[in-house]
Amino acid sequence: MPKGPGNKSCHNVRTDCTAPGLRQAVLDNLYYVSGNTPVTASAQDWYDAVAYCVRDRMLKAWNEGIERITKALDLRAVAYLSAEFLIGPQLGSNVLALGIAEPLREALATLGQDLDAIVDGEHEPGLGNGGLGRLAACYMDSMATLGVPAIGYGIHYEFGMFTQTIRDGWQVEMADKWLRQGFPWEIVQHEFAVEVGLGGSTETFLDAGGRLRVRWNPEKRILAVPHDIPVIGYGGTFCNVLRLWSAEAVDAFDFGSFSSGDYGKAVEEKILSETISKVLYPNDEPYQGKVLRLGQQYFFVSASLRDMLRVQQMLGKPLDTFHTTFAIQLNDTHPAVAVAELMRLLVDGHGMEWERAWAVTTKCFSYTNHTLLPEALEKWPVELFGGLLPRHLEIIYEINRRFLEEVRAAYPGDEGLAARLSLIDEASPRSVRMAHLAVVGSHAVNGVAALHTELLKTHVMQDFAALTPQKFCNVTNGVTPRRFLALCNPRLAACITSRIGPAWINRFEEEIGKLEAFADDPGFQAQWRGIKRENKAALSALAEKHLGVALNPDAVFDVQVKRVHEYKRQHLNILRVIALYSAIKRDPGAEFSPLAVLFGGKAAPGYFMAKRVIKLIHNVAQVINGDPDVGGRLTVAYIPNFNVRVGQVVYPAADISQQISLAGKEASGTGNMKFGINGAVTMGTLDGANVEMRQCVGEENFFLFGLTAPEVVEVKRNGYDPRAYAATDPVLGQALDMIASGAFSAGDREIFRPIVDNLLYQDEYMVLADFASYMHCQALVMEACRDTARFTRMSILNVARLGKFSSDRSIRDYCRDIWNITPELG
Ligand code: GPU
Repeated sequence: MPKGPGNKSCHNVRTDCTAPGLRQAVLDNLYYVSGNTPVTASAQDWYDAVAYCVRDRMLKAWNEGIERITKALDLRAVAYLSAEFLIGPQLGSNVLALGIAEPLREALATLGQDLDAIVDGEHEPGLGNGGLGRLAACYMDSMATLGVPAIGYGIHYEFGMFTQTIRDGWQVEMADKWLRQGFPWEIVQHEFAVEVGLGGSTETFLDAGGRLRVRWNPEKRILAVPHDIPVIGYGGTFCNVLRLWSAEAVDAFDFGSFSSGDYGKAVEEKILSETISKVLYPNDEPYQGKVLRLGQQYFFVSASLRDMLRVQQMLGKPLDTFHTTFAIQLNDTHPAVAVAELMRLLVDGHGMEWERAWAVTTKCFSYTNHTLLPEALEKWPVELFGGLLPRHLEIIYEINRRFLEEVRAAYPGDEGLAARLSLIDEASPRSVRMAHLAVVGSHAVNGVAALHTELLKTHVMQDFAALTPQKFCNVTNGVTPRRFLALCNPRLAACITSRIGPAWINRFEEEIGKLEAFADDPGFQAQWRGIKRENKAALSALAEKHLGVALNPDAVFDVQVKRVHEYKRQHLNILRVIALYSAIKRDPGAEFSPLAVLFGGKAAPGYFMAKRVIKLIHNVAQVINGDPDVGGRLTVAYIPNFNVRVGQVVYPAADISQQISLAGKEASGTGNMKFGINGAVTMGTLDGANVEMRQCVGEENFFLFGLTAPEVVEVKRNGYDPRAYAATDPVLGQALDMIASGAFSAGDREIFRPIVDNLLYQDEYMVLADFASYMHCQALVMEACRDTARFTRMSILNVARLGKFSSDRSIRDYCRDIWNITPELG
């Protein structure tokens, strides 16, 4: 065992990528960074030593990336503003990007360490809720891979998404202290900290030139400190930065209070300031009108815009060319206050004329909408907004005044239209419509799937689309094939590469189609099935370890993992499971091919119905898994604490992907794509990106069911009566009766009454209307699964034909249609 870092001198301990060089670097870090030798090192010490070793090898590209943005006068960079970046574990993806997995694995083996175990041990930063935050992370990956200069701006939450544990079938939330062991990937940049104001009042004054100006006197100031995380592209040559702001007190310690003996007050300021970036709000779509949330949004937006203006000034470029330096993307409305903040900085801060500032602002911003759910559209009561951001409220009123003047000029006398378009909702309590602010302040607005964009244009934003049709466009979401195929499914990745070469990893759309030639090749099919089986065995091991549930790797794995929400209809899925269970009970001797139905996902802590659905799934699982008549042919499991890391084990193991939201409700979905590129066949509705996925894979390779979006509208218009469906479909009626009668709750008829009553008397998401069609589809799925060759072909074709759903394609679309940026790496 070597003592210390060893006695061989190594001048390039921070850059050498050979196995001996990496070995030396790991030992060096172990010794000098964490004060350990291989004898004393804990698992965490090994992780840190390896992480720093990998980070060192990213720093050349990293420093070149920073120079690129801060030196090149003619370069336009993307500023991606997002309240969430769900980046997932970092070590594995960085090793993949650098292409050093093999030498590193070898180096660690000589030290008695297993790279995979170290990678698996990483605690991920849960700085997002779900799809929206993960999309931002996929886009950062693609921008770095394609060579699009970009800065991701967000919040360095102290507590990310809660950890979900299950007690007696109920979700229990635990705080996620992701920083407890430190986070080796970030570099804190104290010198770029900026102060952000909140509250207070405004006043007017005459400037030196005799012009009337406005000054905001905030009541409170908070320090925003940037934490930079490198985002390296595949190939390791191009690196962007994710800059996350954490809140600190401007004066952490009040010596006045301290010397007069009030020790508590001496640190009060610090505590109050830090609450701004303390915790991620765990509500997925419906927003909560909490003042702290607005404070978070303004905090990171203000710090980010000031950071961009600093770059502009450093470049020596005049402010009215700011839009040539940055294309600012608003990831939903969470950062929409940026429109008012940039106007304030230009007009109040730099004395720019309103019209010029407005021209710059609208050329900078573009806005992505991610939802059609009315309850998810952010609206801040005017009083709350003005209390926290008095100057921004004035600016929004002025933007609105000018905007409505144009509307009235174009449509004289149409006051209804003006009221519908207004940035202010006049209904009590008066409120600021953040989506309207985002649309008016942007030159482009996009939805995230073809159907979603269409519905935006024809329903939710119909008036805006009529007024400025040229602003609206579609960019269908995508996912990164690096993390969600190459990294998470190494067996399948190697198999694909053996047939079509490795170019698919960064040219997915162009290359993956070549796989189609092997769809009917029996040898390839057998290999494909073998890999799926190994991936299922890996997931079974995880389930066994955490749940004590044995999953049969020869069963069909049918999976629904996503946030738990009524519109995503996990309850439709469990009704199906109950119906299948009843069928087995009715005739236990009949043939039934083994099926494992897996669920996973978190519910918002305050979402009563979603939490009860989780409980129902657990109770149903307990009854079915323990029933000797079933004999293990049908198993149900709930995988706790679904996050990126768990996803990376789940997606590769699925045969069937459940994407069953009510048509017109899911903006896009991205889990559907992650499953698909790992060879799962989708069972889904014509919702979100499912529509385009089905077009690509071919209708014979997609299990479709349910009402279409126009049919949903039609059925509702005619007066939807869920009870009629329960009364006429005996299978559905019986499934509901079983829940209601306590068959899954030891006779307790109360516990699930809210679910059953809601379905029978309201059923906003039309679970009962789609049930029969879903069951019919289920029969087709089971039939297809029995024909091994046919099903394997479907699986291969799903991968081969989903090239479009790479986030590289999405980013190229943004570059071409919205940002006017040419990727540097093709
Ligand atoms: N989405 Br709005 C979120 O994950 N969180 C949100 O606050 C909002 C939307 C999701 C959509 O539900 C999903 O359909 C979409 O694929 C994803 O954003 C990314 O666009």
